[in-house]
Amino acid sequence: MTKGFKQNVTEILKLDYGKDIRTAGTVELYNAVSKAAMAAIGRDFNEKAKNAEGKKACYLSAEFLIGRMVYNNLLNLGLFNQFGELMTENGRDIRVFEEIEDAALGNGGLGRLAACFLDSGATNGITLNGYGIRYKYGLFKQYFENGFQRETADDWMKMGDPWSQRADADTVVVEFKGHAVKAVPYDSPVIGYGGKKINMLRLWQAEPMEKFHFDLFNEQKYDKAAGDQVEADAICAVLYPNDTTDAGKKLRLKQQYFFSSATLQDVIRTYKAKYGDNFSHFASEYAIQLNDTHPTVAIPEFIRLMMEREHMTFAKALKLAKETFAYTNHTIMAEALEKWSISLFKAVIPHVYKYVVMLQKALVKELTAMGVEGKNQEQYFIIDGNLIHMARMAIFASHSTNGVAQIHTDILKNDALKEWYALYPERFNNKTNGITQRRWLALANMELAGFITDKIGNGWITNLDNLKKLEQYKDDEAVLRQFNDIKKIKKRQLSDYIFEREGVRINPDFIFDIQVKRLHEYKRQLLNAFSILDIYFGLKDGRIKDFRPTVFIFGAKAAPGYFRAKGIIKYINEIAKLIDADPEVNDKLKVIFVQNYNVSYAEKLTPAADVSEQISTAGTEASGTGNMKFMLNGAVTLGTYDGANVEIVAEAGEENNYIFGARVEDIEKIKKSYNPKKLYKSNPRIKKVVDTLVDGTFDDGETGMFKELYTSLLEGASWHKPDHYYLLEDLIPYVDAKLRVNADYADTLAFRRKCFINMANAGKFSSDRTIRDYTEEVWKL
Ligand code: 26Q
Repeated sequence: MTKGFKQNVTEILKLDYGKDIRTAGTVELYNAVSKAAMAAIGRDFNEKAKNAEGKKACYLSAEFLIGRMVYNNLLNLGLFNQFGELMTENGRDIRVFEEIEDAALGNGGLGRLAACFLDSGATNGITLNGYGIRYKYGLFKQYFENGFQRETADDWMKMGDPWSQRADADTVVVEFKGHAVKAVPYDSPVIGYGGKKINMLRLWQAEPMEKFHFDLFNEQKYDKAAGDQVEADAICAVLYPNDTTDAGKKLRLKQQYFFSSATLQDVIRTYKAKYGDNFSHFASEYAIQLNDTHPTVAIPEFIRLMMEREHMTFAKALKLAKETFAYTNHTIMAEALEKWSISLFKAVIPHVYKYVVMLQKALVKELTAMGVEGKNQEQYFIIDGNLIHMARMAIFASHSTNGVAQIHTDILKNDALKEWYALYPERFNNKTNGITQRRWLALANMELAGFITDKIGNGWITNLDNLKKLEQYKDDEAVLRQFNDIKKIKKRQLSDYIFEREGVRINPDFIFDIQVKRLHEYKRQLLNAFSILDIYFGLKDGRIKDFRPTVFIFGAKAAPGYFRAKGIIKYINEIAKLIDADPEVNDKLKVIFVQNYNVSYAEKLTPAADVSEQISTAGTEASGTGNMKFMLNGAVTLGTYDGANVEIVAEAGEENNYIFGARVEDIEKIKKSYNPKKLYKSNPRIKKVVDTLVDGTFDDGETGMFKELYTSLLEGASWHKPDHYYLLEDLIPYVDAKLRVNADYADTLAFRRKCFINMANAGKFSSDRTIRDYTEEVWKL
């Protein structure tokens, strides 16, 4: 099937555009290459994926942060080399498609995890299909204007969407209060490495029942005539750019219900085509994984469909739901646990509300039977006052609740969800996150991939534990030198890339210290900023003498309405400006905040890092997955004991990483009496850096952003205590750790040895392992 790939591309180009490889434009070439690959896959891949033998796992997610599809698909189809030949034979660069937009249908970790899972499912021969929303606009694009974040729309389909296939025949109708829309599936193949297994990602698009009401048009009601189109378009118009919650947004609930209902109707229809009205095989045919609470409305919807359309009793429908659904929790932060007001819920999907009430009643009955009575029941209420608690619903009406790293699961069990753990201990389990080594090593770092394959063969591509075999070389100087040379190449490449995109020159001989992730107070980019300023002042006043030149690289998007996060971006950009303009230090210190950090940018940044910054307040980052990407590409972690950092260090050795700061237990202890103002007043170094927020060192353009950050640290706000993420508590130990990294870097080989050992021990963090764990312990495929 792959024999004629090159010829097919050439023929399609000729037919569709009348061009050859040499003369084709990027988009023409892109469409031709994608089309030829799609032809090799076959138009019926979605039918095969839907009707695969055995139990099928459905991954319901409001987000799939796929990134650029073309290279990954070519790699997994085994067509990458043919593609490369075709380009070089015709004098073209294989990087032509770097102009093609990312499919950024996700915010961050949760969405990227879904994408890695799909890759691992297909590669491991598991039937794992993804279901979500075909947003017209993905996560906004970011640029800086005078150091401030600005947003523009992400029109990711403007060059076409050659990797999807519309499946009109599978259209379903989704009902809302007062109107209904069609849900039309767009299916993309999810190609397992080697091309043996092909799953699908089915993204639903909302369309009006009737495109245009001619009756209204004839009555001259022109706006009403097109009104259905407008209403339908709104549902899939844009991904919500918030990665905590967007409390009480009607359209967000509409989106959630839209894709949850469409998916269930689709799955049930496929089931009935096989088994008719007998639902006794349903739970052995399907496992449905809820990616956070975003698709949890699928639970009452499932019960509704079973009762109204299949005439099942409530008790049977609930039992089936429990057998079929499983829920993944991605955060313990209280403000991020989704709740919908009853009035809003009823305003959007009144026909579903009564099934929520039934769930609440069933819960109370079960609580009573289990001996939980009176006031003690309230902490479990799905309907609590005027709010519907989606996480509680998900735990109650499913058989599995999992956290995404061991420490996170432990916190769920012992703290955040302890009352539920007491009730249903057997439902709780951990599934430590992972990343796909196909995208994050084989594609993103071909030089390192080649080096590894040269040493231990290419088995690591589908079995990342093989990396352990590299440990035999950890004291081999020649090997470490080769490894060091590759890091140098990746740093030089990144430096060129940053120059092209940002117009800023970075010396590739500097230490590359990188923090890339969404901008959040709990992730503590502001702590990183403070530490840089403290080092800056230390260099200036002679307190710090020996210092290896370092560039601190940031990449992060702030939710457009998150004032503080935007203030932190501006602050870091101001620091960058100050340092650049200071000839006393600018030969050893540099700061850059890159614009529009996304999956494709991550593919450039990750391989070039010497130091991976993972500095969230202990107990706040559920797992993190960026930390794993850096480890796999041979960086040391400078981080706190939080999320998957704990497991990374357990695998690679504390001596090969830089752990600092308060641990969960420490924070528990100091919580009550924590007094950041005392730290500020008693330590002149802390005072000096914090004061830069208000003493005129920097200009926030009269937005009041910096003053507000200052106040949040020292006075707090109506909704939180001062410095609620313990920046001042951790600042000095953090700088100490940074300086230890810096000192250790002087011995190049000793430092690379640490990096090397990290890479060699990254096997556990393959999403192949995670997916196998879900398959065996949750989905029972
Ligand atoms: C909810 C309601 C309304 C609008 C938006 C949202 C929303 C959207 C996205 C809430 C949360 C998210 C995303 C959360 C997320 O990415 N969490 C991260 O998940 C990763 C994968 O498990 C973890 O590694 C990270 O630690 C966690 O922060």
